[in-house]
Amino acid sequence: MTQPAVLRREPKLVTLEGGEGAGKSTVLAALRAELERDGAVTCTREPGGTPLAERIRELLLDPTHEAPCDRTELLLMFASRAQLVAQVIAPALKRGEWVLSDRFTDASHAYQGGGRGCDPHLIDVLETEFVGIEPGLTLLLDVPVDVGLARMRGRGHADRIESEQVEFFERVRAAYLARAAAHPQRFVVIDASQPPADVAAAAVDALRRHRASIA
Ligand code: Z5A
Repeated sequence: MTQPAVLRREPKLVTLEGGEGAGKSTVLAALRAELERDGAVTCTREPGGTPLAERIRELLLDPTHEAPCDRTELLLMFASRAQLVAQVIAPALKRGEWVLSDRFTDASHAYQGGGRGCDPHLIDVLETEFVGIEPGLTLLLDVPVDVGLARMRGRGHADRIESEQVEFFERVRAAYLARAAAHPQRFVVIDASQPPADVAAAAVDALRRHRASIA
């Protein structure tokens, strides 16, 4: 029988999650500015965040070459993540810094688990073995799929995963909301259909409450 994942909670690791067009970029800038008032902040993204992990990102998102099968996609996401944790996140946390990550393991549960249908127990095992930590705070920018996709259409280009069908993104959204419901102690769900300034303000407010709770 599969054992439940045993992960070390890292209070100073803050992650931002959401589906297509959720508006992570604006929110990240606001969160970064809030944290930088008090010292160094390490900001990163997934997949990617180190030179090697960025190469893996290119492999994952390039729509022009052979598409990876679902398990290859899952393993490449975790390969990128293992490298990022070892090279960037763990050292920054050890230095006592805040770490802000544009996506983390919850994205694999949502996209590869919910979207692709990969075995959730396998994802738990990969998370335990190759990541070992979980965020202290995860902000989920939630937006209806049609609203998010309409925003992305305005950008004019789509990578391999962004080119998926609406049903895929509906499954991703449902998986994210299920993760949030299952982990209420670290998730805050934000209505990302609001104007950008309101979404950013709600995110900063959640960050302040989190910081007060661990002070
Ligand atoms: N992925 C995965 O499958 N498994 C994993 O484990 C991980 C990732 C880690 C790359 O991630 C892909 O990898 C991603 C998930 C998958 N694929 N997809 N699809 P990414 O985070 O780099 O890619 P992304 O999600 O597509 O990020 P993005 O393109 O940067 O989107 P965003 O940051 O959420 O959105 P944005 O650029 O801030 O905003 C998008 C547009 O909406 C832009 O024109 C804004 O002006 C507009 N916008 C933003 N907010 C608003 C509001 N509130 N109102 C109106 N308009 C808005």
